[in-house]
Amino acid sequence: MGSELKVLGACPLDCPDGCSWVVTVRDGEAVGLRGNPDHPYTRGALCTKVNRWLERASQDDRILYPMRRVGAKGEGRFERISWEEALAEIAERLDGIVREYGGEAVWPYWGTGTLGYLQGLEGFSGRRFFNVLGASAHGVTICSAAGTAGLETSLGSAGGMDPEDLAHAKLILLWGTNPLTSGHHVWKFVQAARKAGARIVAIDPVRTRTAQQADEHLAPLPGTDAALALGLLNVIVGLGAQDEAFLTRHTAGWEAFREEIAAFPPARAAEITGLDEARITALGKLIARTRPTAIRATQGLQRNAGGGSTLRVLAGIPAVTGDWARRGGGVAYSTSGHVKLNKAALYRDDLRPAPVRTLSMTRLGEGLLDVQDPPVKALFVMAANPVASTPAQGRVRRGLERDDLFTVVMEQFPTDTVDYADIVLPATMQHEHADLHEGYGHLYLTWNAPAVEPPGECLPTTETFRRLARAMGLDEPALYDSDERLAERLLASDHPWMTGITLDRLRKEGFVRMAVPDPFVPYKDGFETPSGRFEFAGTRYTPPVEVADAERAKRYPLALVSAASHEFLNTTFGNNPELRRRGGPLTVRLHPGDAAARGLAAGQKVRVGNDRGAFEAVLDVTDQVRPGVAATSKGHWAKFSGGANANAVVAERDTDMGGGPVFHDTRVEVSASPAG
Ligand SMILES: Nc1nc2c(c(=O)[nH]1)N[C@H]1C(S)=C(S)[C@@H](COP(=O)(O)OP(=O)(O)OC[C@H]3O[C@@H](n4cnc5c(=O)[nH]c(N)nc54)[C@H](O)[C@@H]3O)O[C@H]1N2
Ligand SMILES: Nc1nc2c(c(=O)[nH]1)N[C@H]1C(S)=C(S)[C@@H](COP(=O)(O)OP(=O)(O)OC[C@H]3O[C@@H](n4cnc5c(=O)[nH]c(N)nc54)[C@H](O)[C@@H]3O)O[C@H]1N2
Ligand SMILES: [Mo]
Repeated sequence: MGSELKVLGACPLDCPDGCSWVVTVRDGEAVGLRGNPDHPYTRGALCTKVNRWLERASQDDRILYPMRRVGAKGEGRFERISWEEALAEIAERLDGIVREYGGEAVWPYWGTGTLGYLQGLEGFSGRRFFNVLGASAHGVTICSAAGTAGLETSLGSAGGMDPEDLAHAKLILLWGTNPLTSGHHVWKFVQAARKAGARIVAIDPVRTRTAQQADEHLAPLPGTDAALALGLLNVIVGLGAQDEAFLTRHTAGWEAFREEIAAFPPARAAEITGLDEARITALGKLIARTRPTAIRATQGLQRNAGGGSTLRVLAGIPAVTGDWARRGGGVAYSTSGHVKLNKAALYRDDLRPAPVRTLSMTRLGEGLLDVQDPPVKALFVMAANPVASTPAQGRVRRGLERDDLFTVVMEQFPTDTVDYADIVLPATMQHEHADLHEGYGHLYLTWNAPAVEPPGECLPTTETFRRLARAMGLDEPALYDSDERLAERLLASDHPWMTGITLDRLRKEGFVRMAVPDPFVPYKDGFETPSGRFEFAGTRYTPPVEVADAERAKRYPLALVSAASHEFLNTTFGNNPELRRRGGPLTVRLHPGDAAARGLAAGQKVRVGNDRGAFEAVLDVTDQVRPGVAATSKGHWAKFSGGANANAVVAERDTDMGGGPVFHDTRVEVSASPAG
């Protein structure tokens, strides 16, 4: 028996729960990984997916060496090369492109595969490298941009109530969120509230795992939630249940918003949402008399044309009832706005030689096919699988097929996107590198210490960019900061909520709660807007574009939602044999009436399509889906699903605010598969 070591780390995946984990290392090998029992939010539990983390790390298909493409783009045929060759080739190509077309011809395309501040999202360390080159900026719009922009307009911050305080609510609306699949750690706090007598209401076009556990479920048409919220407010204000003192002291624009509310009697809200008027009235009355009411809304809700407005109207409910001032009241969307790290010191955008344009990650097809002056000539993809996960799949593929595009993909596995790379660089996994994390669903910062040596020739993002900077002969000292130095700069924040949080302490304790007041009722005494007030101005119902389009509905009668799958985390784990077996093939679910109207039967292969493209799926027939809606899930690799998934039919179109994607604002028709 060799020595055994416990190393504290953090789950890096794009999920609000940001778990703290413990790796057991024996003789230099990771032999166990579990949720940290001491972390107040993780409480010892991981999830169906991350329980297989170590199994994933040693899967046969792990990318272990740099590779150069030998087949056609999209074919996925490569030869092994050395790091020296890979870096020299990248340096030469980047150098030539920057010289001929300017730095903006380079697009650093960072995804959410890891949310780590050092290795991940926006490649915080790599960002400095691209800043020095003068590369285009990357607009991280794929996930929560619309809701974030909406809340920032109303509250001055996207930070909402502390999800742990859901335990203090007397009524919880689980609104466009499926936590039992997409972030289950919040459920303990929902259960605690319920034990203390709270009622739980789910609002989702689909009777999800979560909706099945609620006391009540309302199934509106996708994208119509703001109309529902205004209908509820109409009932609340009709009963005189608004908090006049809070409205006067802490809000601006109430009179105009009140008129908007008056325009939405429950009958109108019922017509738009497809819900029963009586149920809207009943829920409105319940909210009117229940203090505090908490709304748990996450990203599913804002993936339609009116996504930003939707979050604004929802945040308006506790502004009208005064629940923003009560512990256990408000909207819990994200806690990111409360994280006051010194991000500017990490990004170093001041290193840019001149201002640069921003390219939007949800419009990759447009960026590669249409953008000029300069055209994108080099694409660096890191911690992202856009071929499977970005709207307008057909256009994305056409863009990536361009002969004159130089594509580098930094990856752990041979994804749909890797198949288009000119050069593939092998990336470490979380237990093999250092990182610093927040959780966007709680208030703790976490340090992830490396537990084992990386396999093969895998390198962390930070080290890859230090080496690339050297290969390009760049002399900016900031490009050579060590991981620890980067973390220290990030932690050097003079915001009071960061008081006492040092790298030493994080290393020792693994995680630290931010120094927010206790209890944390962020908007008790005002908001973070310039006026210090909740801003109602412009808060209105903005309809979904496709779902509300009557003409389009004639050709494509079904509204498609493609939400989180239970077994995959986005496309991560989409290549895990056991999780693929459990999740089964790509399916689409229809209400029995909608299936019968098309002469379709459960288990049959169907084609889900519109004028943008189509994908093949197995049909499931269930009344868990409301009439008029087709439900599928994200995360399935295109190459394992006949070459396409839900994003073949999703439009490359922005939300009303923040430039987010419209995954759940899509119309399709479902028919028998020609393939049989
Ligand atoms: N139809 C539809 N599409 C969607 C959505 C939807 O609801 N419907 N949701 C969208 C949302 S919210 C998101 S966030 C996106 C995300 O979609 P994806 O881009 O598929 O994101 P992930 O699967 O999280 O991670 C992408 C890759 O990052 C790699 N990776 C992980 N850690 C590292 C690392 O340290 N270094 C490097 N180099 N690579 C790493 C993983 O191996 C993985 O292949 O999908 C979006 N796509
Ligand atoms: N198991 C698992 N967990 C995940 C992920 C995953 O892929 N798998 N992805 C992670 C990521 S990147 C993110 S961003 C989060 C996302 O997690 P969530 O915020 O939960 O987002 P979604 O799964 O897109 O949608 C949640 C629910 O909203 C419903 N919905 C869709 N459109 C509407 C609408 O217009 N109105 C209403 N009321 N409901 C609607 C869907 O039917 C779905 O049940 O989860 C994270 N956690
Ligand atoms: Mo996401």
